[in-house]
Amino acid sequence: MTNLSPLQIERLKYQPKLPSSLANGINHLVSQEGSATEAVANKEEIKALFKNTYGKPTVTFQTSTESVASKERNVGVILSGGQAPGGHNVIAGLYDALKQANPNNNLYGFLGGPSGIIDGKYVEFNDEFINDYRNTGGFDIIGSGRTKLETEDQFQKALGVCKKLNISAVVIIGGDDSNTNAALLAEWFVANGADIQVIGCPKTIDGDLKNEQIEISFGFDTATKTYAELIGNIERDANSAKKYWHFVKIMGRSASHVALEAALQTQPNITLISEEVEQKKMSLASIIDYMVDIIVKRADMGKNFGIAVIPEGLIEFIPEMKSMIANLNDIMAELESDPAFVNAPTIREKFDIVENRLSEENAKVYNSLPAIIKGQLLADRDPHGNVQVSKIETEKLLIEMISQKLEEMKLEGSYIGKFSAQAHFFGYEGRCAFPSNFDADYCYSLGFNAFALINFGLTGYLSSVRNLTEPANDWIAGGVPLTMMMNMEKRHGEMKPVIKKALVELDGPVFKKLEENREDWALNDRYLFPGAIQYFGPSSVCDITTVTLQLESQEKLDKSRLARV
Ligand code: FBP
Repeated sequence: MTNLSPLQIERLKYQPKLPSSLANGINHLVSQEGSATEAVANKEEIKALFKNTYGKPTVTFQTSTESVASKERNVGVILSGGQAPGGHNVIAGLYDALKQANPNNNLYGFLGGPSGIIDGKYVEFNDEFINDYRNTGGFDIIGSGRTKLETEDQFQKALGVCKKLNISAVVIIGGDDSNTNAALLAEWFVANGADIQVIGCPKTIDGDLKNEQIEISFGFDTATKTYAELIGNIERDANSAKKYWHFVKIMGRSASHVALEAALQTQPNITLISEEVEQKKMSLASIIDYMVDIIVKRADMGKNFGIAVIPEGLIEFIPEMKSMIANLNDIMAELESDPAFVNAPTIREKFDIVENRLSEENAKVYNSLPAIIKGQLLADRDPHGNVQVSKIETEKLLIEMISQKLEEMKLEGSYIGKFSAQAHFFGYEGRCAFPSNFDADYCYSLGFNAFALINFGLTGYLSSVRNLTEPANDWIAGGVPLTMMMNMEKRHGEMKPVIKKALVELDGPVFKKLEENREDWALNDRYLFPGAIQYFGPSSVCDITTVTLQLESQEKLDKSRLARV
């Protein structure tokens, strides 16, 4: 590799840490089984759909003094969905474990996401290739994609490609949707007598692939630290110039974990949490009222500036919008192949076609939106039928509505301030950052552990590394059956088995921390400036993980202490 920055050169030398159970070597492990598992909901439906892979036990690995010989294997790996810092280290950990187990083993990387395994597009890894990507951000090592693996034809093609390369296991690195694909593929391989295992790895900056066994998805730590640095910089700017309100929309397709974590790290004046909006059934008008109230109070104190953090998925959680978008998603699934819609000469005509099909109530909501947002709501759905919220400028919608309301208040004489706003969207800025030490270690461990699951002959499992607020040495490595995380949800107008997303829990310690402080943060400027991610130096600075994980782990600890008393 040429053109390396000084930090790149340093990071290539970083040696990621492994849990002590894995550090003694891949051939020195024993697995311990937990009890049989069940799906989180719709147990009977999930069981019927995953006849061969349902109900398996969780497993944990421990070091063994005996060495177990490892048979020769070829493994394939896929990066799926949005980029998340650390993906390259998952592959590096997998590669190192695989070569340690047996130097004749081979690792193939499928190119461009799940479509690579269908189209037979791949590369074979070797030391030189892998070494260039250690501890780097991005997914450029093999690329990623969002093709959904679900049809018989796709599975047959994947089988053909695996047979050709003599691949006996596939690792899918992805979020909830991609790991749903992994579960479907694992089940299909078993049901069709193909001796090919499938293992998932929990990736997504959104932080919504988590449960009792999966404490955090990789990438969340680095992405939130990156956004927190940027928000801190903006807070400093706002506090210096004292003339702008900054509206910062932050990625997170559905759940608000990223916005919440970034807010806890920076203490902005306003933080919206989509899950709260939904639970309190807050209409768009009431969200505007809430924000305007803080803007006016601050203006009365002579402060015509501030920072508002807005989760990317907000629009889908506002009740009237949620209903309209659900209606719109069903309509768009039909319109995608309707020539009258596809070939409509103007956007105005597209609006008309859509409005005529929406229910009366939903058409009213759709119509009330500015044309730019209406257009953005019609953009292509992702392969899972979801609206692409990253393309909807909610931050601008809020600014426009707030400006209008403040104008009205000015005319009435109830507002005398000056409102000048700047809109930001932080998403792509954080998804490919150099992984933090935490993500570098966690990802390497997840990849290494994925090979341990393969070596023990398991399929339909998600690589799990837990106890993450402790030093890496004490992390617990093992696996969780993917079916354990599943329930039935509507996709493209049909009920499908999917991994359940973990949304922000409003009675959990993380949201409570915001709730307890937000009044104070709204009016008094308690900005925190976290600065850039630290890769070197005291471990209390460079190795600590998110506030979210620390608060959640502390709560678990308190609960288990209480249970023992
Ligand atoms: P994954 O769930 O696949 O990890 O992707 C998450 C995400 O980064 C969201 O935060 C965002 O809404 C979306 O991807 C953007 O997708 P795209 O990369 O296709 O623009």
